[in-house]
Amino acid sequence: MQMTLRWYGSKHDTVTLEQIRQIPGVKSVITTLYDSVPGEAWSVEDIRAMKQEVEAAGLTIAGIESVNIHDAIKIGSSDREQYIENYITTLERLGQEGIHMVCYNFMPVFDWTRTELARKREDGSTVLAYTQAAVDAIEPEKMFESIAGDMNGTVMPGWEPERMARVKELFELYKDVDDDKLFENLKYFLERIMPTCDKYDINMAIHPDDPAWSVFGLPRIIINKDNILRMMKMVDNPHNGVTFCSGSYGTNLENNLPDMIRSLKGRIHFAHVRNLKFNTPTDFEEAAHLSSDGSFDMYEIMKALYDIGFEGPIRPDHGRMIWGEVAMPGYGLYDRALGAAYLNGLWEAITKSSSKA
Ligand SMILES: [Mn+2]
Repeated sequence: MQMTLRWYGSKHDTVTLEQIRQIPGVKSVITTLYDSVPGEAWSVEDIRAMKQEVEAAGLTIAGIESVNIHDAIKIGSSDREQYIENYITTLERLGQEGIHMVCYNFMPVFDWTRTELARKREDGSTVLAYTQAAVDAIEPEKMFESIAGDMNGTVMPGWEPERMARVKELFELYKDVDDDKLFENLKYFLERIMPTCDKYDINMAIHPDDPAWSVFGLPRIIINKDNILRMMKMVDNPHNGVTFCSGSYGTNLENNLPDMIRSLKGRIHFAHVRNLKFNTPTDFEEAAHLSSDGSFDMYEIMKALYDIGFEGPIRPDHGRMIWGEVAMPGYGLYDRALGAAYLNGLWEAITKSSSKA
């Protein structure tokens, strides 16, 4: 595996490339053109500038998170062709610049959903948290307002204010889209882009829906082993793969994370590894990466990745806000650096003990 950190670009991120460069074992970042609008083709100049900036700091780009999918593609409306063409153009340009992994998601309306961005834990740190009761008590169009005050002045991915202003309209557009329709639209999209992925060796890595169940009655399909294997089979190409995000699949306690990893051998192109602490099955908060701080066995997750021969980029995921840092919730420097160090430690121990066995 290749340890990385997510970076939003110097205009948006409070963390610098120079800081990332000093985290032991981190040689690459996962980044994006954060100002790009879903549906538009990325320009060669912008891709090159992004690459040059990262490389000037002594790092490389291990992949893109994310190239977002326009709603027309997810809904399957008649204007989707143009947006698919633009997506293909972006993939070609990324491939030509030597970038071979693209993370994306296929969630309707809302990207990841949390009900709190700064829940205080016993140790005084603050974390993102989710409670189903809070979602059930709120109108979808009020979701953004309810968490906007805790964003520390940042723009959070998937929660851009321009997008959130259109929530009502988006719900209307998705009203005839159920799980099967969403699968069908995903299949159509993947079949159209696979020739380009084959040509440029681009690994597509779909991010799971977070939380891994339907929110506000919207269809959600990338949520469990059955569905993800259905997706792998419906477009059976190694470039059609997944981002294995333990914190997203793990929101549903029925998902057996190490088992899911083993069933996806050869199709995991990117891994997000983090821990959650469950208070009840529908109330959880993000914990430190360490197994004992949360509900997951992080050793077993890393061991499963090791066992399937995972060689792709991996990153610590959302960190707690600690030591007085003010940053995008989940994306501060300190706790993610601790997470990277811990995951590197687990990996070293697994590698050495396995080679001696
Ligand atoms: Mn994730």
